[in-house]
Amino acid sequence: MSADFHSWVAAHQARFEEVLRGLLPRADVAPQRLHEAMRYAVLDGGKRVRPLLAFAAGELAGADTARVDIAAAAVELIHAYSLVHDDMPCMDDDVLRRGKPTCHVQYDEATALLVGDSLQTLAFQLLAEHHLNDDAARQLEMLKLLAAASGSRGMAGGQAIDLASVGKALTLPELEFMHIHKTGALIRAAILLGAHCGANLTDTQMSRLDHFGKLIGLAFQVVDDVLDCEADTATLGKTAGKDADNDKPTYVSLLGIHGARDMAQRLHREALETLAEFGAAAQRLRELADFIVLRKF
Ligand code: GRG
Repeated sequence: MSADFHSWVAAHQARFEEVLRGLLPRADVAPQRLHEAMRYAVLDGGKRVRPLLAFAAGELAGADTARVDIAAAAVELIHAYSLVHDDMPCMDDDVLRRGKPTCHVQYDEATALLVGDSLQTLAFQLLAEHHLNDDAARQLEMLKLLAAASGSRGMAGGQAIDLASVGKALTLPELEFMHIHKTGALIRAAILLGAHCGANLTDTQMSRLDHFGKLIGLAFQVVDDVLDCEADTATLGKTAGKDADNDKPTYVSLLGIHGARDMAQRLHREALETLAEFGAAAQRLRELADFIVLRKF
């Protein structure tokens, strides 16, 4: 990964942090505690992988950055809500997220529940309120896309399968089905929403991007499983070793650490192949794919 890529990432992360700061309700506006907790859950943490994918796809599609900021914020708010709810005692019951106490530990369970609810609705409010595409029908498609990716046929459905699979032996296709929904759906949506903010991609090109998102979303999860085994809590900013402790089926439990690494490499290679026709315009997406597979946290 080039120095140029690192400065692209840093510049987008810094600008996007300010965008989020401005879009979230102020902590001094009632109900103050809920607003403060929403800001706690979203700001000052996270790699912002999904927004970066949206920016890269937006660049490929010639989109205006200010429009992609809104689409990326909507996706990141859904992601932040999912983490808050996932960490609660009724789900994964974790105390550490993004190097800080989880939302329900810092505040309380009822507040964490409402933080998730409010972040989710704010995401859709942003997509509905801001002008994201000159074609209103396309903008409506964007709302539908995020709703489908987040709901019971997307991320929340994947989470339901995940919760039901604890202590069970899943086959590889079953594990893949779960992760395509739980982790992959939102990653795909981030890429497509970024591209939808532009105007110049054909349906075939959108399908290619979607396929890239599917492969890189799975690769993200395979790497997540490897890191859960190999990295430490301080590096991850969340509790390491949770999957084995919770008797969860993972790519590592199914394939072993080397098999899982090989699978990530294969998905990475296939993901890059789907971008071939885009040439230099897809360079940022390629570099993000490299980052996702090579990341250490
Ligand atoms: C509660 C509806 C609902 C869904 C939860 C995403 C999710 C579904 C649960 C998170 C549990 C988990 C560890 C999933 C594995 C992959 C993943 C999404 C990791 C966290 O995403 P990162 O690494 O986090 O992008 P940061 O903090 O960098 O944003």
